[in-house]
Amino acid sequence: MDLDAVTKHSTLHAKPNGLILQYGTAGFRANAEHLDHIMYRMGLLAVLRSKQTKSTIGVMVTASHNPEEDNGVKLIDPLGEMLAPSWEEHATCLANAEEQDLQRVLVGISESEAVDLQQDAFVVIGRDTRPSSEKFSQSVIDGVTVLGSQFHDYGLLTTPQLHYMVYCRNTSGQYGKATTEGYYQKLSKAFVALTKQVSCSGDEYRSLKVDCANGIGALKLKEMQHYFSQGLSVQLYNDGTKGKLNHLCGADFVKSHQKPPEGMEMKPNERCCSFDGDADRIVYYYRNEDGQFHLIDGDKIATLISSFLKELLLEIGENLNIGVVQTAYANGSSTRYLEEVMKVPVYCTKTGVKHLHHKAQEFDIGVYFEANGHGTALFSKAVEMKIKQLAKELEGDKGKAAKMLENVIDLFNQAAGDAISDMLVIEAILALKGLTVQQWDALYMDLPNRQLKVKVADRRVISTTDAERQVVTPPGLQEMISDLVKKYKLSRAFVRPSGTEDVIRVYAEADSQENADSLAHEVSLAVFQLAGGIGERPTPSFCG
Ligand code: NG1
Ligand code: ZN
Repeated sequence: MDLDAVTKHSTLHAKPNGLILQYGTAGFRANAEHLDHIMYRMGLLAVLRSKQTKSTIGVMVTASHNPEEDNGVKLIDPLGEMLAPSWEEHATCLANAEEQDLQRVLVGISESEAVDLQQDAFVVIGRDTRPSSEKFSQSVIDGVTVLGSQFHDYGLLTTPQLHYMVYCRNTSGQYGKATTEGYYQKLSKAFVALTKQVSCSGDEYRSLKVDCANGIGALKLKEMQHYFSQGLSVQLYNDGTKGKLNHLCGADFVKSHQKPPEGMEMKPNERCCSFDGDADRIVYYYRNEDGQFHLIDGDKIATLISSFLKELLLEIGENLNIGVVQTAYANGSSTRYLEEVMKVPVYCTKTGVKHLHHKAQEFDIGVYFEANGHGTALFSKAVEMKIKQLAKELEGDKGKAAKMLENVIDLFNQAAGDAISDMLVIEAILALKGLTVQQWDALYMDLPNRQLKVKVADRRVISTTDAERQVVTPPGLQEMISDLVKKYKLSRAFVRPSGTEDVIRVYAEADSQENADSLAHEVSLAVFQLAGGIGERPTPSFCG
């Protein structure tokens, strides 16, 4: 390691004095002004991680659904997964080291992780469409090359595409070809094979309106659409030619405001969906004849997918274990429906896809979704091999079901939640089952809910347990929340520090919107009071 060169280049990516940032739920995120040193240093760290794992490591420059002025970066581990927790700590240490300590911290990480510095390294880089992203990916490359390592810059990619590339490269191409072309071909081939079997010819399933959040999803869908146009035609809205990234549009806006994005023309009962800024989340929605807006979030997507998979397994007579993984944000009605009606075991993990992803890997088939629309389905290697075998051997209806399952496995991104892949899975399932968007929505009724944010001086004063459903500190807060919850019917509430914003998040659900709103407001006041709220006290108008 040429440490002098590291220091010399570091002066070109100077750390603002006193700035402390943490590797959070999805890497580093902040206003782009504060991030150049982080990018350079994550280039350095990716090289060390690559040497240690003897694998290709990914670096994605994006701040997902955050405003355009923000940016962020995260590292992708060898199997396309999120960075291992011990390396998240190294990332935080390296990011916060003052210039004079940089060499010492780098050497410290190499020693504690027994990194063989002679080992070759390879890093792949992707970025979203933010104005600051191109320059930042150059800063990452500076960090990679100063350590003498090789890299490939994919340029503009969706986050899940980079996860896919990393996975392909570390499995000798067995998962697919590590190019955008390879990604488009793999997914489209599976989608077209699935939808060819659709017996009803209704045009209803042939078209879909997609709000791309003025982000990278628009560019990639435009490139991809002719590959699957036999099965589906997509109309793109908020494609980045006019509006600002994530501004009044995108999956996060639609989910949190529970209303349609700007710029979308919705006719009654038309199926529409929204991606987020880096295309790793998707939510669906429609308006009924009365103009009422209906949101179909990640929970209902998980329900549709798991019921379809369960039916296929029944058809081929295989008793494989399916599990659904959610977080505390899952609507109570979805959990009840999955457990009581579908008889599928449901598990709850902490927020953050890495937690859901790891839990889902414990099953033969693990379906995981955050309520906000980030998720996928994972199939164990043994299951994948078995289904491939059955697809060859079985005949008649059983053979048809096995082939469908084989294509479904190929259609899901096994490395990360992926809006494009999920969209194609959902479209295929709706067409194959002959379900309209209203019929899908009617599987169960969501409980009215409300999410709020409270600003506090230090969000770390709140710690939680039981997959974030119970507060441990500050003392007395959980008791207050429990007492408030008792005042309402079908109610539930919890609070947790955000991993991507400097706020405490509050969630409440109850039997009516009014009650969910007032419970959320009361819990916000309790947080403000006991956890050191700053700024304006939460008022009831806070809701909505
Ligand atoms: P935080 O800020 O930790 O709540 C948010 C989302 C997560 C996840 C990350 C990464 C909610 C309530 N939280 O995390 O689910 O998607 O961003 O993007 O939606
Ligand atoms: Zn995202």
